[in-house]
Amino acid sequence: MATNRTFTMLKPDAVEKGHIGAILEKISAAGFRIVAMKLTQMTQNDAETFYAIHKERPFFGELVTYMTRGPIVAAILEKENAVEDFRTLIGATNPADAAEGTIRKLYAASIGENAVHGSDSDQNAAIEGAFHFSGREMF
Ligand code: IDP
Ligand code: MG
Repeated sequence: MATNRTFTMLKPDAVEKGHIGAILEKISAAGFRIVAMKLTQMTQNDAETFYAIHKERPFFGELVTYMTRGPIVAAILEKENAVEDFRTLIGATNPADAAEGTIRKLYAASIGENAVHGSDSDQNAAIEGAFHFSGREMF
C-alpha cells in the first residue's frame, strides 16, 4: 500500500543559484506539507552511501563530487500519493526530457546537476528519510 511520505533534497546547484525559496514555493503549491527540513552538507561517505545503488555507473564519481560540494536542503514531505506525485512535480532526470513547468525543467542545468532529488518508492522514501533525520527531528 502506498504511504503518504516522500524524501527530497534540493541539491547543491539549486542552493548555489538561490533557488531554495522558489522550489519550496512550488512544493507547497503542489500540496505537500513539510514534515522535517534542514540545510546540511553531505560528506563523501554520506553521498557514497546514499547513492550506493549507482556505484558501478560511470557517473558515480562525478555524482559524489557534485552532491558534496556545497549545502543541500533535505526534507521529508507529506501528501496523499506522495512518492509518485513528487516524481511528477520534479520531472525527468534529464531536464531536456522534463515536462514544462516541472522543477527540473525550470531549475536544472543538466542530467547530472538536476536541482532536486525525489525518492522512487515508498521503501526508499523511508530509508532516505531515516538516513537524513533522526526520529526526534520529525513530528
Ligand atoms: P533520479 O534522480 O531521477 O532518480 P537516477 O537515475 O536515480 O535519477 O540518478 C541519480 C542521480 O545521478 C541523478 O538525479 C543525477 O544527479 C545523477 N545522474 C543520473 N544519470 C546521470 C548521467 O548520465 N550523468 C551524470 N549524472 C547522472
Ligand atoms: Mg533515482
